[in-house]
Amino acid sequence: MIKFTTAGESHGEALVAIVEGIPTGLIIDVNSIDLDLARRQKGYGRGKRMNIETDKVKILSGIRHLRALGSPIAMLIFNRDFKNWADIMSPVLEDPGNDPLLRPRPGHADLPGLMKYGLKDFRDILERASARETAARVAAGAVCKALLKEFGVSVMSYTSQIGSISVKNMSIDEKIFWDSVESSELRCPDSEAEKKMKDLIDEAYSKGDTLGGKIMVVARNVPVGLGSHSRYNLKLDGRLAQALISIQAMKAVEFGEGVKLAELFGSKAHDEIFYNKSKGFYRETNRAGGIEGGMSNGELIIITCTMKPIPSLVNSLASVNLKTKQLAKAEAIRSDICAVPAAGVVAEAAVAIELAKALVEKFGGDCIEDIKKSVNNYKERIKSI
Ligand code: EPS
Repeated sequence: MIKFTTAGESHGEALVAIVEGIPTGLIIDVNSIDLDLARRQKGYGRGKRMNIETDKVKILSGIRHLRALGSPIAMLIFNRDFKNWADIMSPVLEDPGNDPLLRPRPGHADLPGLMKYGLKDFRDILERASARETAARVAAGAVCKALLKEFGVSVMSYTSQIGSISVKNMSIDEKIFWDSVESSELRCPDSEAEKKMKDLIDEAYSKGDTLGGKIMVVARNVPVGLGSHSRYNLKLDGRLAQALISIQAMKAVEFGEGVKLAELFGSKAHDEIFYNKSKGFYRETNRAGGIEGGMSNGELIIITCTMKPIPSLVNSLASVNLKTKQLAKAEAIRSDICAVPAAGVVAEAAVAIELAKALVEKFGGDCIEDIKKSVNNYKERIKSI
């Protein structure tokens, strides 16, 4: 079984990702992990922290001569900013006695975290609640992407909306579409929309405000039958939704036509089934977004994620001083103005991890060659239906 965990505070010494259950023999190129880490750092609207960090992974275990050993893969990403926080974040020195953070930010983990854990300074909460943690998830996701690639499965994302500006309808089947996503500062394929989005981000910046938006995630070549209808916790859409909604600031996850389906008659809401000899079973629409009954159905998996505007505002909202109980402006803590493009790369990682888990679960095997044989046998069986 593939499992992963992350550790690390935003301004601590390093982030850690540990991935277990990666089959032996899988080739893992450290450059492909670093590439995704760099993709996650980009984006018009990112804050000053990204000028400090240059995320690169240090692999500590689980890989030898580029090949997975089947043992836990432990990875480190150092926080270059730690040198500026060495006292405040030291695990070994006594508290230097800095002023505690006392004016919680609405929309952040500050207040509920402080209450739940019985703390006096909500830095103890924000350090782990910070989206800095997503760098570790991206490293774990890159390992899982390498596994999926062996089976021709890819996971990609693009920005489809920032604030009120959405992209026009475009074909996601063209290479030029994805090339323009990767070359865009907002990971947005529509250059006219991108310009308007940037203007809106500039406006938010000038007002000390922030912006959210939407991300589309697309997974190709996912074999039929990942996940299961048989138990609630095996359903692929449920598992993907949990993985995606747990990304900092995500508020909604939709599959295929998603919330639009509520408006339609059943006759217009599903994907009719056709058959011909060369294609086998196929659909002419993909309103379900590639998942039916909690299982992949062989079509593209298409997911829309909605991100709220980041709750750290320079022009901060009303709050209460925890000590005096007087009304006060929330702490204005350095942050991004818009992190939607970065969140797209994180969403790819979340989807890749869940698909890799479901793939290994279905096809078994702790050795990549065994899994390949099992996938090929399965595909032959499916063809003969
Ligand atoms: C974040 C606040 C900012 C962001 C951070 C997430 O960090 P800082 O307080 O150091 O300026 O830059 O995101 C990252 C560091 C990152 O790598 O994505 C927050 O409060 O969530």
